[in-house]
Amino acid sequence: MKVYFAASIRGGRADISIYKQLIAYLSNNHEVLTEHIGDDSIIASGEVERTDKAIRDRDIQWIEEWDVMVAETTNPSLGVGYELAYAEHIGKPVIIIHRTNQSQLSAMIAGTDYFDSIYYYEEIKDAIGILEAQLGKEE
Ligand code: 6IA
Repeated sequence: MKVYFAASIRGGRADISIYKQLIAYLSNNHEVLTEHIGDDSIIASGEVERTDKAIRDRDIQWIEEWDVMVAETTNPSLGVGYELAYAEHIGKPVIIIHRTNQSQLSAMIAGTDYFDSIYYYEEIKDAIGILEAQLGKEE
């Protein structure tokens, strides 16, 4: 399955170690389109070789092509919010995972009927269990 993993970049990189563990799990079982989100070299100060338009257009093209979006929403991110709204707009399946003990999910996401697969977790192992149950183990 082609999984588009969405998580904060310019919204803040405090959770990068969590993204890395989630991406590592997903990559073992699926094709992950946005592994760069767990890349230490993408820092909040900027990616020099790509324009913002190129980043946006490439990501939208990937969203059009992928099977399912997994969004980690604990660290609020305008980009992730935009991607979620885009997924809703084109009717792509979305799984949202959010750490309960860190922040409250935006009412604009939690209150959207389309997002009916929102899962709250505390430990990374719980998040992985959720993904395993939702996506299955094999490609
Ligand atoms: O607003 P944010 O930057 O937190 O938005 C993060 C979301 O937008 C992620 O789920 C990505 O899919 C997408 N996104 C934002 N920036 C990039 C990017 N490089 N490369 C790929 N996807 C991106 C930009 C790096 C930046 C620090 C210049």
